[in-house]
Amino acid sequence: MIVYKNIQKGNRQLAILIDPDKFLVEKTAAFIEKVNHSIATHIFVGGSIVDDFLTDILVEEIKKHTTIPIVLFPGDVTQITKKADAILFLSLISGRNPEYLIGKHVEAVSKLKNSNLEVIPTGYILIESGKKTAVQQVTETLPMPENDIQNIVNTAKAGELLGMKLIYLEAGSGADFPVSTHIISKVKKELNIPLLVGGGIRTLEQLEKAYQSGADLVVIGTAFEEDELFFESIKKH
Ligand code: 1GP
Repeated sequence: MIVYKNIQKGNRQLAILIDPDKFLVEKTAAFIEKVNHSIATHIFVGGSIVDDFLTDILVEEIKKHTTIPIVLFPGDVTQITKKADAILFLSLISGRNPEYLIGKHVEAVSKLKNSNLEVIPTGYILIESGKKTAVQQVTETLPMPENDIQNIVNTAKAGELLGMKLIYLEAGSGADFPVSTHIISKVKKELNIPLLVGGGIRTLEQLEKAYQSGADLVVIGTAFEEDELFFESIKKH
C-alpha cells in the first residue's frame, strides 16, 4: 500500500491526469519531462472512452521517463494495465447505476488478480458543474446538485463507512467551474480519509483555493491539454 500510504501522509499533492484518448504517445517524453520538473506528485491515467490497449501502451511509455507513481483512473475495465503502480477502484456513489457500483468491479477481478497493482477503493462523487460531462454521459447517472450540500457530505461519509480509502469530488473533465470551496470544506470536515478534488481547475488560484478548503490531492488534466505553459506556474523550486 505504498501509493495509498503516501497519499495519506502527503500534503498539497497534485496529480496530472493524462487521458490516453486525447494524448499523442509520441509526445510522452517531452510532456513527462515537464511533469518531472513540476510539483506533481502523481500521474493519473484514464478517460471516459479509450480504445483498447491504448492505456497499456501509454503507461509503458510514461514509465520509461519518470519515477513518479502512475495511478490508473479508469473509465472502464479495458483501461486496466498491470504496468501502472496503482488503480483507483472507483465506485460512483453519487449515482444509482449498479454497473458503476458493483458490475464493473466484478468484471475487473480477473484482470486485477494477475497484476501487482495496488488497489485503492475510492468513493467517486460527481457534482454538477454547469454542463453535461462525459462521466454523466457514459455512466448514465446524474451529478449531485451543488446546493445539496448535506446529501453530498452524507454520501462521502457513507463511502468512508463502507470502507473506501479515498473520496474523490469530481466536477467532470473540462467542467465550466470546479467543485466549490464550500463543498470541499464541508466534506473535509466530516472525513477521516484523504480527499481528492478534480474537474475544471485551470488556474493557480483555483488550485490554491482547493488546497485551502481541504483537498489533500488535486487532479488537473484539461489545463495541460489546452496549454502546456501551465507547467511554468507549477514548477518545482
Ligand atoms: C477529470 O477530475 C479530472 O476526471 C480532471 O478534470 O480535466 O477538468 O482538469 P480536468
